[in-house]
Amino acid sequence: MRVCSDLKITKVITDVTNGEVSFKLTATNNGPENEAQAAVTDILPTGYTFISFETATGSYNPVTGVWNIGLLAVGAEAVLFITAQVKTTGNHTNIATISGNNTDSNPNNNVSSATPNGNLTLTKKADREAYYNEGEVIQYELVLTNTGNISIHTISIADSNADTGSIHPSQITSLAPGQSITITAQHTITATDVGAGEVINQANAIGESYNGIFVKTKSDNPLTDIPLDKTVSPILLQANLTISKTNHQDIYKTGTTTTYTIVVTNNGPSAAQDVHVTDLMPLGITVMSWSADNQTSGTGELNSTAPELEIGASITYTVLLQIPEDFEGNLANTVNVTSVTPDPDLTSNQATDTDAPCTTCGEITIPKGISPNGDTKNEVFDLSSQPPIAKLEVFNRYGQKVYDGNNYTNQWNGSDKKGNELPAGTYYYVIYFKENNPKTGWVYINRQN
Ligand SMILES: [Ca+2]
Ligand SMILES: [Ca+2]
Ligand SMILES: [Ca+2]
Ligand SMILES: [Ca+2]
Repeated sequence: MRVCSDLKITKVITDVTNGEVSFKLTATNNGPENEAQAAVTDILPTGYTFISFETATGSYNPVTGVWNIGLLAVGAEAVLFITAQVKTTGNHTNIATISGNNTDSNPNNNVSSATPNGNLTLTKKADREAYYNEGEVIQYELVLTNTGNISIHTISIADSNADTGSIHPSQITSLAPGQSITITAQHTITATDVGAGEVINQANAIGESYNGIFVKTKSDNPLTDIPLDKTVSPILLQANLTISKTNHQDIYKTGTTTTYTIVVTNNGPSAAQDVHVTDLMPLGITVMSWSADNQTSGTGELNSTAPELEIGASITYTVLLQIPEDFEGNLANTVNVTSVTPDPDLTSNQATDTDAPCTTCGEITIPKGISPNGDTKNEVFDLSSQPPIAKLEVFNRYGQKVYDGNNYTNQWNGSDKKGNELPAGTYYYVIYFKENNPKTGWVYINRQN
């Protein structure tokens, strides 16, 4: 009966440093029978000069290239390390072959080879998908990895489009196989970049493997499937301007001047260029003047351009408008803002203030007294013919509030808040009109018949 076992050899380069390569050979027996005469042949090819070997199992003869293992039991493992100097020329593919006395049930794993392979990869990504302003800083993250099987040393990172001195680190002493290092770099967006609409960036890494052999790579944008592609960052100019307008009243009075406050704000994300504000005079209005907190002013229509409005910045315009005595109908006044910088939401770029005419804006005459005695005459403090009143407050002569009422017309009849009749005497009132200035005065309660 034939004795059968599956021997296996694997050979890897653990590293090449300073031109010295370390090979690791691992011999195993997958069974089912023990192997009494296991041997591995590994003759160094022409590209190497033997230095030393190390093993706990058997011995290695560098001249014949034979590693005599002897007994290799089922499941056992034998390891040999060979150190050699790498020559600049010659064949660097090193092959090991395992054999024994038993029949090998699987000859496919009996040969293993290793070749020094110096390889770097470099990825580079920007911290955002897009940028919006000149002067903004793109923060790049680069990852340099040694994807070969030998150490790379004296590595330099270069990036012609990075800010001077912004690459950290730009020199790496040594990177072992499988090791990675993270590198940061910056690029400050220039006016030229803004004009181009994008920043294109690619870095390079170059290092030495052994015997003066250089290993280099260009960076790859890891966010795309394209290999070794440049990192492209779009610059999207965009400024959402908003405008508001109010004269703090809903009703206008002819023959007066009304004052509008207009506020233009840049909500970003880019600075806005050539911010143009237009406030035309409503039909029937002929006298208008304006000033702004950016030291501009004018008479007539507001038609003004600010060269730039930073993100989050505002300009406040104050517009004075004279309402002629013969003005009729609603007073609607519209302001618009535009910019050469694209605005993603144009619905916020117009504001209109509309005032209705005042129908009760004649002379304000407040009754001097009331006589709540049940004779149906002058029973209440009647302000119903006055302009709309937001609130009435009444105080006694000691300053104590005896009455208040919102949306007042004629509710107060000389009683306090609990409905008790207040004594005859003089009372102080404050009338808060909805549109006019507050009015104060004295009213007398007469309780005589
Ligand atoms: Ca085998
Ligand atoms: Ca890519
Ligand atoms: Ca807008
Ligand atoms: Ca208004």
